[in-house]
Amino acid sequence: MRIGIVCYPTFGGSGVLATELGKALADKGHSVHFITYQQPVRLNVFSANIYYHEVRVPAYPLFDYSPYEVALASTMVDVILNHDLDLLHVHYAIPHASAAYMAKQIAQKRGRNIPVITTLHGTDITLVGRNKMYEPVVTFSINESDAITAVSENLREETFKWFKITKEIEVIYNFVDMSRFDKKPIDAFRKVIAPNGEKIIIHASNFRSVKRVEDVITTFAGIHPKVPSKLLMVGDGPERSAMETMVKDLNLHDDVRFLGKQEQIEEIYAIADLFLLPSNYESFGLAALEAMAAKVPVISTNAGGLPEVNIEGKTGYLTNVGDTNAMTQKAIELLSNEALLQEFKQHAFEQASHFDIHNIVPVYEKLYARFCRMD
Ligand code: GMT
Repeated sequence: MRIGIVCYPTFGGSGVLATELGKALADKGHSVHFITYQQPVRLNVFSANIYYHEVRVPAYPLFDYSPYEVALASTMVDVILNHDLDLLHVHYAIPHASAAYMAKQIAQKRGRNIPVITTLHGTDITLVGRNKMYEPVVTFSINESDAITAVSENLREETFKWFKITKEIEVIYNFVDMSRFDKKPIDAFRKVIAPNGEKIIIHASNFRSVKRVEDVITTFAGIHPKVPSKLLMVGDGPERSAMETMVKDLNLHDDVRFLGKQEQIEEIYAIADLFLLPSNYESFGLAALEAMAAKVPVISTNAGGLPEVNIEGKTGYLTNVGDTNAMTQKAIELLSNEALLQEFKQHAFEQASHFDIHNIVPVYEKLYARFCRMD
């Protein structure tokens, strides 16, 4: 098949998932055309089956806001017609689903029918999409998609709760390439981070308020006096600077490292003992799944789709949003019991393997085959 993939090219979970999907489809012999405003961060391989089409938005002094969606729709039309695409798969509803609707209409006028599949990822529904300024367009363009998928049962339910959706939404869970996270810890790296054999705790996110990153620091401040430990903070975003200040104020700066955005996240997970994810909401929690694939147990909140990924008392623990006391107690319990920690690590790995790329990509292929154009 010739597949167009539209996504955000950044470190966000939806862009990561879309890029990994495109790479896996290309490996299976499909032609994959990425249509994005910059090269996706995880598109770090050469493949004869992968094409990258950059959306360029011409500036003009009249515009306070450059019309990105128009440029995106025009690029989609161009790629559909010039590369004879069989379907478009857009990740994250805003503005990709509405741009795809526009592209589909234009292509139709030019004699081409192109099915559009929209995958909902989370904040496009639960945070941004619900905003009155976007809701009518989001509802319309989701309903106009030929197929709609959501990355968890919870996100499917949330979408029906907040939008008048007239079509079925299929749940296709996010996936992880287990082989990528099957890494031996680099001893030298572990020694630099934890020279005295301290436990290594990790958090990775885009440091937005929905992640409640301050709860990671508060939890670590509670763990640290009881269990010799170090905290690695991976990623970057609006809350980072405030978090660095909080760490200094708590006098934890020798034990907490802010690593910024990291491409080789698997090397970091390989030395970690515990992943913390205290989010207000996660449709799925792809970062937690990647940690689990590297045998790192997770203590997360029980918000959104997290209980579908992280199993209470088995792969980690689930606590109420904002309950940093519970998070701290559970972390101390786990980190101070080596046998329990090893058991949780194994369960985390086994649970992650249910979401292996080889199980999920064929589900997308089956979906594509159902909607592939007939003209
Ligand atoms: O978490 C974010 O803020 C980024 C966002 C995205 O779209 O890139 O992540 C969402 O999609 C991921 C991939 O499907 C999910 O794993 C995340 O849970 C989801 N984030 C939220 O729902 C907050």
